Amino acid sequence: MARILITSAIPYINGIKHLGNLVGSQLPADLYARYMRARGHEVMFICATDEHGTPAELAAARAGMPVGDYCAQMHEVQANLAAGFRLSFDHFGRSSSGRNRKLTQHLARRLGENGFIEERAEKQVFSVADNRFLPDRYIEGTCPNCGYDKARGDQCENCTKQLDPTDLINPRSAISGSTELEVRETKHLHLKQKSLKGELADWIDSKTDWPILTTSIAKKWLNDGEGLQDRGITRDLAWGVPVQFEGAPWSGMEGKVFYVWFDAPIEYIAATAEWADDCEEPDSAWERWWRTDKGADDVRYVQFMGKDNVPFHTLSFPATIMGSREPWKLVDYIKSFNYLNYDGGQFSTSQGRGVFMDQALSILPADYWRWWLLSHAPESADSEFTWENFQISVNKDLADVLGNFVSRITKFCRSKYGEEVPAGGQTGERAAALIEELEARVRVYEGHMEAMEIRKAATELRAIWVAGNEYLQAAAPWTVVKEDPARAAAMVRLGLNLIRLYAILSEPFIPDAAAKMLHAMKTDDRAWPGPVAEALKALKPGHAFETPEVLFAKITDEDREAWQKKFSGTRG
Ligand code: B3M
Ligand code: ZN
Repeated sequence: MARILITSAIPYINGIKHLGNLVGSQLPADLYARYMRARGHEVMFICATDEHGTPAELAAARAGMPVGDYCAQMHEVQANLAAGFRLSFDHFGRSSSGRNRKLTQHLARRLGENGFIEERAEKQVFSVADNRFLPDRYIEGTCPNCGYDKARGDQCENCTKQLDPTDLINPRSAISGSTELEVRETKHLHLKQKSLKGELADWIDSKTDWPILTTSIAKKWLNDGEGLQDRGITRDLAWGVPVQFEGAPWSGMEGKVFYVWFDAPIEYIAATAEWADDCEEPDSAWERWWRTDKGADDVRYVQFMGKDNVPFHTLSFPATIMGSREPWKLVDYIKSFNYLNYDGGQFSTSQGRGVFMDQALSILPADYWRWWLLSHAPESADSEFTWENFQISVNKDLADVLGNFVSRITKFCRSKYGEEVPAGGQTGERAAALIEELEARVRVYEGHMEAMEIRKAATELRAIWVAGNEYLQAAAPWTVVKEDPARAAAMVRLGLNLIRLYAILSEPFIPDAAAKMLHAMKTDDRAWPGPVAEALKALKPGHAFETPEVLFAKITDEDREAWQKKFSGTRG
């Protein structure tokens, strides 16, 4: 038994995530966590909401709420949606937690003591009326490029030109509207990533098994152009982890907080501590996952994320960890994803384009989405959601193949032998060939799941379902029963056992259907299959079962057209 630590990139607090976000981190992480648990490993699966930064402050202001209340509310919303999609986190934390504040300050202090932090003076816009420095996007004015009068200090939303706050004509504070702005000098902390470049490069080079998508992005940021840069890790905001704290190796940093990307990955660790606090476990319970001096040296740590998050996880966060010169666990493997597109364009949170997690669950149960998203995960390239493709996948794979198999065999058994596993008879060569095929396929499936080759795993799982369906079709117990009821009984026995096997194998992809299948087979035996021939003997003659309700309803053309229309515009 191994110990496996799994983290998913932590979603921003400002709003409900779309299906592209879901398939880029949380959902594949859940697939892997479920699989590893099913294989008997000890798993710690962590996620959280990413609650700091300007986007959170702005979203709260838009909602007319204090930012703390806004985050608490949105955390609940996201936690409920995660539960709705059956994301099996051991803990869904909050980056605004006390644990994260303490740990972020601790690591910053260590970095400072070890000489990896430098104070730099910068010129920044100060609003006299608001009595604060303004981050770029808190300054509004007229775009020098297109004349749009609500351009932000970082970018004009109208013509997309990247701007500096000083480019704006008639600049004003986005908070108060005041035009009484001055450029003042202020200090910020910079993390000296450059001086860790050699260590980072050696570490990345040692990860020879990482996917190309991950290493290529890491190396690009490490070496291309100007290469790895020192970066500012503090901001002039009220909401975040305070930079000035007791014992800090710097002074005069009042009113500043750490940059959101500095504290967000630290929350992976802090959320595990939050988990221990919730379970009333001592610190040693979470430290054994994270401190290599306290048992974490035999933990395998896997991270899941979209490709845009890779630089932060291959360079910045490891720099924080390494620079602390403390024995924290570094990631062992990073599974990263390309983007999922939506019906000929991009999913977009700011434009409300695509299907969002709450909307998805309002029209269909989680398993339908889980199956489509995972079997089309954007692994080697971007992939695209279309309603046609979704309909075909659900109807074919889930309804026609798996659902139909379960319903046919249970209904036939009920009508001929009653609702228990029938006794007697021998299956023939066809069954032997099926078992041989399944033996090979199950081992291939395991290999893909182990390697996080998600699409390949889905393809293999589908083939495993198809093999059972084809067997049933060819063996035709409904015909055989007329001449040789004992032989037909043996076929049915095999079929009922296949339902249990399918439930166990499919659980990481479609946990609700798997639970229904096991419930119908009236068994709690979820043991992962060793030799398939053995696994197919688990349900003995005389074992009672229950014919289940339809597992998957087909998506009709009318449904598809209605949804396509409903989700064609932008979310209001
Ligand atoms: N919240 C970005 C994102 O949701 C960011 C990830 C943080 S991971 C530590 O894509
Ligand atoms: Zn413009």
